[in-house]
Amino acid sequence: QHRFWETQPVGQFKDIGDTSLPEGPIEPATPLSEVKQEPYNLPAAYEWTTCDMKSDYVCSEVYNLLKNNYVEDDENMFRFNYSKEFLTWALRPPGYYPSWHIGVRAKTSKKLVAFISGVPARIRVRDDVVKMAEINFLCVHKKLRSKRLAPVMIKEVTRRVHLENIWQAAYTAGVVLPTPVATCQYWHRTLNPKKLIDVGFSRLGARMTMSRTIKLYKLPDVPVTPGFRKMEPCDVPAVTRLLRNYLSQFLVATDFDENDVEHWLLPREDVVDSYLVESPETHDVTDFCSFYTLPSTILGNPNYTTLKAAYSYYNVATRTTFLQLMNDALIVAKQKGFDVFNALDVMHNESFLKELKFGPGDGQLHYYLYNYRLRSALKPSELGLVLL
Ligand code: MYA
Ligand code: JJ1
Repeated sequence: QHRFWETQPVGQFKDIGDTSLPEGPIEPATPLSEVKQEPYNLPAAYEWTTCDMKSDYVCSEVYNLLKNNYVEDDENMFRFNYSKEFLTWALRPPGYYPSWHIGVRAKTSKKLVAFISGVPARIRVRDDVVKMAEINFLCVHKKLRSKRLAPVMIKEVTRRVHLENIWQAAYTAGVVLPTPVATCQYWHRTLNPKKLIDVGFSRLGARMTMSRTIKLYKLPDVPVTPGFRKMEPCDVPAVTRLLRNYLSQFLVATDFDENDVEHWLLPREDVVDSYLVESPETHDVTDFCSFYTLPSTILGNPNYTTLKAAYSYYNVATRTTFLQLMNDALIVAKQKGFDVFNALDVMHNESFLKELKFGPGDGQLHYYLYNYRLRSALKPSELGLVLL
Protein backbone atom coordinates (compact mmCIF):
# COMPACT_ATOMS: atom_id res chain seq x y z
CA GLN A 1 0.00 0.00 0.00
CA HIS A 2 2.71 2.52 1.05
CA ARG A 3 5.98 0.86 0.02
CA PHE A 4 8.01 3.89 1.05
CA TRP A 5 6.15 5.26 4.07
CA GLU A 6 5.97 1.79 5.68
CA THR A 7 9.76 1.94 6.04
CA GLN A 8 9.79 5.35 7.76
CA PRO A 9 9.54 6.32 11.44
CA VAL A 10 6.02 7.73 11.24
CA GLY A 11 2.78 6.59 12.84
CA GLN A 12 1.49 3.60 10.84
CA PHE A 13 -2.17 2.89 10.06
CA LYS A 14 -1.95 -0.52 11.76
CA ASP A 15 -0.99 1.17 15.03
CA ILE A 16 -3.99 3.53 15.17
CA GLY A 17 -5.82 3.03 18.43
CA ASP A 18 -2.91 1.18 20.08
CA THR A 19 -2.67 3.22 23.28
CA SER A 20 0.21 1.12 24.61
CA LEU A 21 2.65 2.87 22.25
CA PRO A 22 4.45 5.73 23.98
CA GLU A 23 4.29 9.36 22.89
CA GLY A 24 7.50 10.94 21.62
CA PRO A 25 10.33 10.01 19.23
CA ILE A 26 9.74 6.76 17.35
CA GLU A 27 13.45 6.05 16.88
CA PRO A 28 16.31 7.54 18.90
CA ALA A 29 18.84 10.03 17.58
CA THR A 30 22.06 8.36 16.45
CA PRO A 31 25.64 9.69 16.70
CA LEU A 32 26.33 12.05 13.80
CA SER A 33 29.20 9.77 12.74
CA GLU A 34 26.57 7.13 11.92
CA VAL A 35 24.66 9.42 9.54
CA LYS A 36 25.30 8.49 5.92
CA GLN A 37 27.95 10.88 4.59
CA GLU A 38 27.18 10.63 0.86
CA PRO A 39 23.95 11.67 -0.91
CA TYR A 40 21.45 8.99 -1.93
CA ASN A 41 21.66 7.71 -5.51
CA LEU A 42 19.51 9.29 -8.17
CA PRO A 43 18.66 7.71 -11.54
CA ALA A 44 21.77 8.09 -13.74
CA ALA A 45 20.42 10.98 -15.84
CA TYR A 46 19.96 13.25 -12.78
CA GLU A 47 22.17 14.98 -10.24
CA TRP A 48 21.71 16.75 -6.89
CA THR A 49 22.10 20.50 -6.62
CA THR A 50 21.93 22.71 -3.58
CA CYS A 51 19.76 25.66 -4.58
CA ASP A 52 21.33 28.95 -3.49
CA MET A 53 18.22 30.97 -2.70
CA LYS A 54 20.34 34.13 -2.44
CA SER A 55 20.92 33.89 -6.18
CA ASP A 56 18.19 35.63 -8.12
CA TYR A 57 18.77 33.22 -11.01
CA VAL A 58 18.38 30.08 -8.88
CA CYS A 59 15.38 31.57 -7.10
CA SER A 60 13.76 32.07 -10.52
CA GLU A 61 14.48 28.46 -11.45
CA VAL A 62 12.72 27.23 -8.30
CA TYR A 63 9.92 29.72 -8.87
CA ASN A 64 9.37 28.47 -12.43
CA LEU A 65 9.48 24.79 -11.46
CA LEU A 66 6.78 25.39 -8.85
CA LYS A 67 4.75 27.76 -11.02
CA ASN A 68 4.40 25.02 -13.64
CA ASN A 69 4.40 21.82 -11.56
CA TYR A 70 3.32 22.45 -7.94
CA VAL A 71 0.01 21.79 -6.13
CA GLU A 72 -3.32 21.92 -8.00
CA ASP A 73 -6.89 21.46 -6.79
CA ASP A 74 -8.66 18.15 -7.45
CA GLU A 75 -10.09 19.33 -10.76
CA ASN A 76 -6.84 20.93 -12.01
CA MET A 77 -8.42 24.36 -12.37
CA PHE A 78 -5.94 26.27 -10.17
CA ARG A 79 -2.24 25.88 -9.36
CA PHE A 80 -0.37 27.58 -6.49
CA ASN A 81 1.89 30.36 -7.77
CA TYR A 82 4.18 31.31 -4.87
CA SER A 83 6.08 34.53 -5.74
CA LYS A 84 9.86 34.76 -5.71
CA GLU A 85 9.71 37.19 -2.77
CA PHE A 86 7.52 34.69 -0.94
CA LEU A 87 9.98 31.86 -1.57
CA THR A 88 12.86 33.99 -0.30
CA TRP A 89 10.87 34.71 2.87
CA ALA A 90 9.71 31.11 3.37
CA LEU A 91 13.12 29.54 2.79
CA ARG A 92 15.48 31.96 4.56
CA PRO A 93 14.20 32.36 8.14
CA PRO A 94 16.58 32.91 11.10
CA GLY A 95 19.09 30.06 11.31
CA TYR A 96 18.17 28.46 7.97
CA TYR A 97 20.45 25.86 6.43
CA PRO A 98 21.35 26.43 2.73
CA SER A 99 21.96 22.65 2.46
CA TRP A 100 18.23 22.01 3.07
CA HIS A 101 17.26 23.68 -0.25
CA ILE A 102 17.62 20.66 -2.46
CA GLY A 103 17.17 20.48 -6.21
CA VAL A 104 17.51 17.77 -8.83
CA ARG A 105 18.85 18.68 -12.28
CA ALA A 106 18.94 16.80 -15.58
CA LYS A 107 22.66 16.11 -16.08
CA THR A 108 22.85 17.08 -19.74
CA SER A 109 20.59 20.16 -19.88
CA LYS A 110 21.10 21.26 -16.23
CA LYS A 111 17.39 21.97 -16.13
CA LEU A 112 15.90 21.97 -12.60
CA VAL A 113 13.37 19.11 -12.53
CA ALA A 114 12.61 18.60 -8.84
CA PHE A 115 12.86 20.37 -5.48
CA ILE A 116 12.33 19.82 -1.76
CA SER A 117 13.11 22.13 1.13
CA GLY A 118 13.34 22.31 4.87
CA VAL A 119 13.63 25.17 7.32
CA PRO A 120 14.37 24.87 11.05
CA ALA A 121 11.62 25.51 13.60
CA ARG A 122 10.91 24.91 17.24
CA ILE A 123 7.60 23.16 17.68
CA ARG A 124 6.06 22.47 21.06
CA VAL A 125 4.28 19.14 21.50
CA ARG A 126 2.41 19.23 24.83
CA ASP A 127 5.18 20.31 27.27
CA ASP A 128 8.20 19.56 25.07
CA VAL A 129 9.74 22.05 22.67
CA VAL A 130 11.27 19.99 19.85
CA LYS A 131 13.73 21.19 17.22
CA MET A 132 12.26 20.21 13.88
CA ALA A 133 12.54 20.75 10.17
CA GLU A 134 9.47 22.08 8.42
CA ILE A 135 9.44 20.35 5.04
CA ASN A 136 7.71 22.10 2.14
CA PHE A 137 7.73 22.65 -1.63
CA LEU A 138 8.27 19.01 -2.57
CA CYS A 139 7.84 19.07 -6.32
CA VAL A 140 8.67 16.72 -9.19
CA HIS A 141 8.27 17.94 -12.77
CA LYS A 142 5.06 16.63 -14.34
CA LYS A 143 7.04 14.63 -16.93
CA LEU A 144 8.95 12.75 -14.20
CA ARG A 145 6.05 11.67 -12.03
CA SER A 146 5.53 8.15 -10.63
CA LYS A 147 9.20 7.16 -11.02
CA ARG A 148 9.75 6.96 -7.23
CA LEU A 149 11.85 10.13 -7.22
CA ALA A 150 9.94 11.60 -4.26
CA PRO A 151 11.09 8.91 -1.77
CA VAL A 152 14.73 9.54 -2.74
CA MET A 153 14.27 13.27 -2.22
CA ILE A 154 12.60 12.73 1.14
CA LYS A 155 15.44 10.43 2.24
CA GLU A 156 18.01 12.99 1.08
CA VAL A 157 16.42 15.89 2.96
CA THR A 158 16.14 13.63 6.00
CA ARG A 159 19.86 12.86 5.79
CA ARG A 160 20.77 16.55 5.56
CA VAL A 161 18.48 17.38 8.49
CA HIS A 162 20.12 14.60 10.53
CA LEU A 163 23.56 16.09 9.73
CA GLU A 164 22.42 19.16 11.69
CA ASN A 165 21.52 16.91 14.62
CA ILE A 166 17.77 17.37 14.11
CA TRP A 167 15.62 14.23 14.22
CA GLN A 168 12.00 15.37 13.84
CA ALA A 169 10.02 17.15 11.13
CA ALA A 170 6.59 18.65 10.50
CA TYR A 171 4.85 18.85 7.12
CA THR A 172 1.43 19.19 5.55
CA ALA A 173 -0.05 17.66 2.43
CA GLY A 174 -3.35 17.51 0.61
CA VAL A 175 -3.03 13.72 0.34
CA VAL A 176 -3.49 11.10 3.06
CA LEU A 177 -0.23 9.48 4.15
CA PRO A 178 0.69 7.40 7.22
CA THR A 179 -0.62 9.01 9.42
CA PRO A 180 -2.17 12.44 9.99
CA VAL A 181 -1.69 14.24 13.31
CA ALA A 182 -4.75 16.25 12.32
CA THR A 183 -6.97 16.68 9.29
CA CYS A 184 -8.04 20.26 8.67
CA GLN A 185 -10.68 21.75 6.43
CA TYR A 186 -10.10 24.70 4.10
CA TRP A 187 -12.69 27.48 4.33
CA HIS A 188 -13.11 30.31 1.84
CA ARG A 189 -14.52 33.83 2.29
CA THR A 190 -15.53 35.37 -1.01
CA LEU A 191 -14.30 38.95 -1.49
CA ASN A 192 -14.80 39.30 -5.26
CA PRO A 193 -17.87 37.18 -6.05
CA LYS A 194 -18.14 37.99 -9.73
CA LYS A 195 -14.57 36.92 -10.51
CA LEU A 196 -14.73 33.80 -8.32
CA ILE A 197 -17.85 32.66 -10.14
CA ASP A 198 -16.47 33.59 -13.59
CA VAL A 199 -13.35 31.48 -13.06
CA GLY A 200 -15.17 28.52 -11.52
CA PHE A 201 -13.76 28.93 -8.02
CA SER A 202 -17.29 29.16 -6.66
CA ARG A 203 -20.82 28.86 -7.97
CA LEU A 204 -23.87 31.02 -7.74
CA GLY A 205 -25.87 29.66 -4.81
CA ALA A 206 -29.33 28.19 -5.27
CA ARG A 207 -31.99 30.92 -5.59
CA MET A 208 -29.21 33.56 -5.77
CA THR A 209 -28.65 36.23 -8.41
CA MET A 210 -25.28 37.90 -9.04
CA SER A 211 -26.48 41.16 -7.51
CA ARG A 212 -27.78 39.43 -4.35
CA THR A 213 -24.47 37.59 -4.10
CA ILE A 214 -22.45 40.80 -4.41
CA LYS A 215 -24.58 42.36 -1.68
CA LEU A 216 -24.18 39.30 0.57
CA TYR A 217 -20.39 39.58 0.55
CA LYS A 218 -20.14 43.39 0.75
CA LEU A 219 -17.80 44.77 3.40
CA PRO A 220 -17.14 48.24 4.86
CA ASP A 221 -14.36 50.24 3.18
CA VAL A 222 -12.24 50.67 6.30
CA PRO A 223 -11.64 48.63 9.48
CA VAL A 224 -14.04 49.40 12.33
CA THR A 225 -11.93 48.63 15.43
CA PRO A 226 -10.45 51.76 17.10
CA GLY A 227 -6.65 51.42 17.26
CA PHE A 228 -6.48 48.88 14.40
CA ARG A 229 -3.21 49.47 12.48
CA LYS A 230 -0.40 47.76 10.58
CA MET A 231 2.26 46.05 12.71
CA GLU A 232 5.63 47.88 12.88
CA PRO A 233 9.14 46.81 13.96
CA CYS A 234 8.68 48.40 17.42
CA ASP A 235 5.74 46.04 18.02
CA VAL A 236 7.82 42.85 17.88
CA PRO A 237 8.21 42.42 21.68
CA ALA A 238 4.52 43.03 22.41
CA VAL A 239 3.32 40.81 19.56
CA THR A 240 5.69 38.04 20.66
CA ARG A 241 4.27 38.14 24.21
CA LEU A 242 0.67 38.15 22.94
CA LEU A 243 1.31 35.28 20.53
CA ARG A 244 3.33 33.10 22.93
CA ASN A 245 0.63 33.41 25.53
CA TYR A 246 -2.09 32.54 22.99
CA LEU A 247 -0.25 29.58 21.46
CA SER A 248 0.50 28.04 24.87
CA GLN A 249 -3.02 26.55 24.99
CA PHE A 250 -2.63 24.32 21.90
CA LEU A 251 -1.28 20.77 22.06
CA VAL A 252 1.00 21.25 19.07
CA ALA A 253 2.15 24.79 18.35
CA THR A 254 4.98 26.88 17.01
CA ASP A 255 7.35 28.20 19.68
CA PHE A 256 7.97 31.76 18.43
CA ASP A 257 10.66 34.02 19.89
CA GLU A 258 11.21 37.68 18.97
CA ASN A 259 13.54 36.79 16.08
CA ASP A 260 10.91 34.47 14.62
CA VAL A 261 8.17 37.08 15.00
CA GLU A 262 10.35 39.67 13.31
CA HIS A 263 10.91 37.35 10.36
CA TRP A 264 7.52 35.64 10.07
CA LEU A 265 5.14 38.41 11.05
CA LEU A 266 6.56 41.84 10.20
CA PRO A 267 4.68 43.01 7.10
CA ARG A 268 6.40 42.40 3.74
CA GLU A 269 4.67 43.75 0.69
CA ASP A 270 2.75 41.09 -1.28
CA VAL A 271 4.06 38.37 1.06
CA VAL A 272 2.72 38.78 4.60
CA ASP A 273 0.40 41.32 6.22
CA SER A 274 0.00 41.84 9.96
CA TYR A 275 -2.31 44.16 11.85
CA LEU A 276 -2.83 44.76 15.52
CA VAL A 277 -5.11 46.63 17.86
CA GLU A 278 -3.34 49.18 20.05
CA SER A 279 -5.56 50.22 22.91
CA PRO A 280 -6.30 53.95 22.47
CA GLU A 281 -6.15 54.35 26.29
CA THR A 282 -3.26 52.18 27.49
CA HIS A 283 -1.37 51.75 24.19
CA ASP A 284 -1.16 48.02 24.94
CA VAL A 285 -1.27 45.63 21.99
CA THR A 286 -4.41 43.62 22.71
CA ASP A 287 -5.21 41.87 19.44
CA PHE A 288 -3.38 40.69 16.34
CA CYS A 289 -4.21 39.23 12.94
CA SER A 290 -2.14 38.25 9.92
CA PHE A 291 -2.42 36.67 6.51
CA TYR A 292 -0.04 35.70 3.72
CA THR A 293 -0.32 36.23 -0.03
CA LEU A 294 -0.49 33.11 -2.17
CA PRO A 295 -1.94 33.61 -5.66
CA SER A 296 -2.97 30.71 -7.85
CA THR A 297 -2.71 30.52 -11.61
CA ILE A 298 -6.10 30.02 -13.17
CA LEU A 299 -5.60 27.23 -15.69
CA GLY A 300 -7.16 27.75 -19.10
CA ASN A 301 -9.45 30.72 -18.53
CA PRO A 302 -9.65 33.22 -21.39
CA ASN A 303 -10.46 36.23 -19.19
CA TYR A 304 -8.33 35.83 -16.07
CA THR A 305 -4.86 34.44 -15.31
CA THR A 306 -4.46 34.85 -11.54
CA LEU A 307 -6.57 34.32 -8.47
CA LYS A 308 -5.42 36.60 -5.64
CA ALA A 309 -5.81 34.70 -2.38
CA ALA A 310 -5.00 35.71 1.20
CA TYR A 311 -4.43 32.88 3.70
CA SER A 312 -5.15 33.37 7.40
CA TYR A 313 -1.91 32.99 9.38
CA TYR A 314 -1.74 33.68 13.15
CA ASN A 315 -4.52 35.59 14.92
CA VAL A 316 -5.00 36.50 18.60
CA ALA A 317 -8.02 38.24 20.12
CA THR A 318 -8.08 39.34 23.77
CA ARG A 319 -10.11 42.60 23.88
CA THR A 320 -11.74 42.73 20.48
CA THR A 321 -14.01 39.80 19.58
CA PHE A 322 -12.53 37.32 17.13
CA LEU A 323 -15.48 38.15 14.91
CA GLN A 324 -14.73 41.87 14.73
CA LEU A 325 -10.96 41.35 14.47
CA MET A 326 -11.24 38.97 11.53
CA ASN A 327 -13.92 41.11 9.90
CA ASP A 328 -11.34 43.91 9.91
CA ALA A 329 -8.82 41.50 8.38
CA LEU A 330 -11.36 40.78 5.61
CA ILE A 331 -11.86 44.52 5.09
CA VAL A 332 -8.14 45.23 4.62
CA ALA A 333 -7.72 42.16 2.41
CA LYS A 334 -10.58 43.36 0.21
CA GLN A 335 -9.02 46.86 0.02
CA LYS A 336 -5.73 45.28 -1.06
CA GLY A 337 -7.44 43.62 -4.00
CA PHE A 338 -7.63 39.98 -2.84
CA ASP A 339 -10.36 37.91 -4.47
CA VAL A 340 -10.74 35.41 -1.63
CA PHE A 341 -9.65 34.99 2.00
CA ASN A 342 -8.84 31.38 2.95
CA ALA A 343 -8.51 29.84 6.39
CA LEU A 344 -8.13 26.45 8.02
CA ASP A 345 -10.22 25.33 11.01
CA VAL A 346 -7.10 25.40 13.24
CA MET A 347 -6.75 27.25 16.58
CA HIS A 348 -9.95 29.21 17.34
CA ASN A 349 -10.83 29.84 13.72
CA GLU A 350 -14.12 27.90 14.01
CA SER A 351 -15.41 30.75 16.18
CA PHE A 352 -15.60 33.16 13.22
CA LEU A 353 -15.72 31.09 10.03
CA LYS A 354 -19.48 30.59 9.67
CA GLU A 355 -20.55 33.98 10.97
CA LEU A 356 -18.15 35.82 8.68
CA LYS A 357 -19.59 33.90 5.68
CA PHE A 358 -16.72 31.56 5.00
CA GLY A 359 -17.83 28.36 3.27
CA PRO A 360 -16.09 24.96 3.36
CA GLY A 361 -13.89 24.23 0.35
CA ASP A 362 -13.38 20.92 -1.44
CA GLY A 363 -9.83 20.61 -0.10
CA GLN A 364 -8.41 19.29 3.15
CA LEU A 365 -4.98 19.72 4.62
CA HIS A 366 -3.41 16.90 6.60
CA TYR A 367 -0.71 17.69 9.17
CA TYR A 368 2.12 15.23 9.84
CA LEU A 369 5.06 14.73 12.18
CA TYR A 370 8.12 12.67 11.23
CA ASN A 371 9.68 10.54 13.97
CA TYR A 372 7.30 11.72 16.67
CA ARG A 373 4.28 9.70 17.76
CA LEU A 374 1.15 11.09 19.35
CA ARG A 375 -1.15 8.69 21.21
CA SER A 376 -4.07 9.78 19.02
CA ALA A 377 -4.93 12.27 16.32
CA LEU A 378 -5.73 15.85 17.30
CA LYS A 379 -8.73 18.01 16.55
CA PRO A 380 -7.87 20.92 14.23
CA SER A 381 -8.68 23.27 17.12
CA GLU A 382 -5.83 21.70 19.13
CA LEU A 383 -3.28 22.79 16.50
CA GLY A 384 -1.43 26.09 16.87
CA LEU A 385 0.66 25.71 13.74
CA VAL A 386 0.29 27.12 10.22
CA LEU A 387 2.73 26.04 7.51
CA LEU A 388 3.05 28.01 4.28
S1 MYA B 1 3.19 18.73 0.19
C1 MYA B 1 3.15 19.26 -1.49
C2 MYA B 1 3.58 18.15 -2.41
N1 MYA B 1 3.69 18.60 -3.76
C3 MYA B 1 2.74 18.49 -4.69
O1 MYA B 1 1.67 17.99 -4.45
C4 MYA B 1 3.08 19.08 -6.05
C5 MYA B 1 2.56 18.26 -7.21
N2 MYA B 1 2.99 16.88 -7.09
C6 MYA B 1 4.27 16.45 -7.27
O2 MYA B 1 5.18 17.22 -7.53
C7 MYA B 1 4.52 14.97 -7.11
O3 MYA B 1 3.30 14.28 -7.27
C8 MYA B 1 5.13 14.60 -5.73
C9 MYA B 1 5.24 13.08 -5.59
C10 MYA B 1 6.54 15.19 -5.64
C11 MYA B 1 4.28 15.11 -4.59
N3 MYA B 1 4.30 14.03 0.69
O4 MYA B 1 8.03 9.94 -6.85
P1 MYA B 1 6.79 9.15 -6.67
C12 MYA B 1 4.62 9.51 -1.72
C13 MYA B 1 4.95 12.90 1.04
O5 MYA B 1 6.63 7.99 -7.56
P2 MYA B 1 5.32 11.45 -7.62
C14 MYA B 1 4.82 19.05 0.70
O6 MYA B 1 5.56 19.71 0.03
C15 MYA B 1 3.61 8.47 -2.14
O7 MYA B 1 2.72 8.21 -1.06
N4 MYA B 1 4.96 11.78 0.31
O8 MYA B 1 5.47 10.09 -6.78
C16 MYA B 1 5.29 18.40 1.99
C17 MYA B 1 4.52 7.32 -2.51
O9 MYA B 1 5.00 6.68 -1.32
P3 MYA B 1 4.29 5.30 -0.83
C18 MYA B 1 4.26 11.81 -0.84
O10 MYA B 1 3.87 11.69 -7.75
C19 MYA B 1 6.18 17.23 1.65
C20 MYA B 1 5.71 8.01 -3.14
O11 MYA B 1 5.68 9.38 -2.66
C21 MYA B 1 3.57 12.94 -1.27
O12 MYA B 1 6.12 11.43 -8.85
C22 MYA B 1 6.56 16.40 2.83
C23 MYA B 1 5.59 8.04 -4.64
O13 MYA B 1 6.72 8.68 -5.15
C24 MYA B 1 3.60 14.09 -0.44
N5 MYA B 1 2.95 15.22 -0.77
O14 MYA B 1 5.93 12.56 -6.66
C25 MYA B 1 7.48 15.25 2.47
N6 MYA B 1 2.99 12.66 -2.45
O15 MYA B 1 4.53 4.30 -1.90
C26 MYA B 1 7.78 14.33 3.63
C27 MYA B 1 3.30 11.40 -2.75
O16 MYA B 1 4.92 4.94 0.47
C28 MYA B 1 8.77 14.90 4.57
N7 MYA B 1 4.07 10.86 -1.78
O17 MYA B 1 2.83 5.62 -0.67
C29 MYA B 1 9.12 13.95 5.68
C30 MYA B 1 10.12 14.51 6.68
C31 MYA B 1 11.51 14.57 6.12
C32 MYA B 1 12.52 15.21 7.07
C33 MYA B 1 12.79 14.39 8.33
C34 MYA B 1 13.85 15.04 9.18
C35 MYA B 1 14.06 14.35 10.46
O1 JJ1 C 1 -9.23 26.13 -3.21
C1 JJ1 C 1 -9.76 25.05 -3.05
N1 JJ1 C 1 -10.98 24.77 -3.51
C2 JJ1 C 1 -11.81 25.79 -4.12
C3 JJ1 C 1 -11.81 25.70 -5.61
C4 JJ1 C 1 -12.44 24.44 -6.12
C5 JJ1 C 1 -12.32 24.34 -7.60
C6 JJ1 C 1 -12.75 22.99 -8.05
N2 JJ1 C 1 -11.97 21.93 -7.49
C7 JJ1 C 1 -13.19 25.69 -3.49
N3 JJ1 C 1 -14.05 26.63 -3.83
C8 JJ1 C 1 -15.36 26.76 -3.25
C9 JJ1 C 1 -15.44 28.09 -2.55
C10 JJ1 C 1 -16.84 28.41 -2.07
C11 JJ1 C 1 -16.96 29.91 -1.83
C12 JJ1 C 1 -18.34 30.26 -1.32
C13 JJ1 C 1 -18.68 29.47 -0.09
C14 JJ1 C 1 -18.53 27.99 -0.30
C15 JJ1 C 1 -17.16 27.64 -0.81
O2 JJ1 C 1 -13.47 24.81 -2.70
C16 JJ1 C 1 -9.06 23.93 -2.28
C17 JJ1 C 1 -9.26 24.08 -0.79
O3 JJ1 C 1 -10.59 24.03 -0.50
N4 JJ1 C 1 -7.66 23.99 -2.57
C18 JJ1 C 1 -7.00 22.96 -3.09
O4 JJ1 C 1 -7.56 21.90 -3.35
C19 JJ1 C 1 -5.54 23.17 -3.29
C20 JJ1 C 1 -4.73 22.09 -2.65
C21 JJ1 C 1 -4.95 21.94 -1.16
C22 JJ1 C 1 -3.90 21.04 -0.53
C23 JJ1 C 1 -2.64 21.82 -0.32
C24 JJ1 C 1 -1.41 21.04 -0.01
C25 JJ1 C 1 -0.34 22.02 0.34
C26 JJ1 C 1 0.96 21.41 0.72
C27 JJ1 C 1 1.78 22.44 1.42
O5 JJ1 C 1 2.85 21.89 2.09
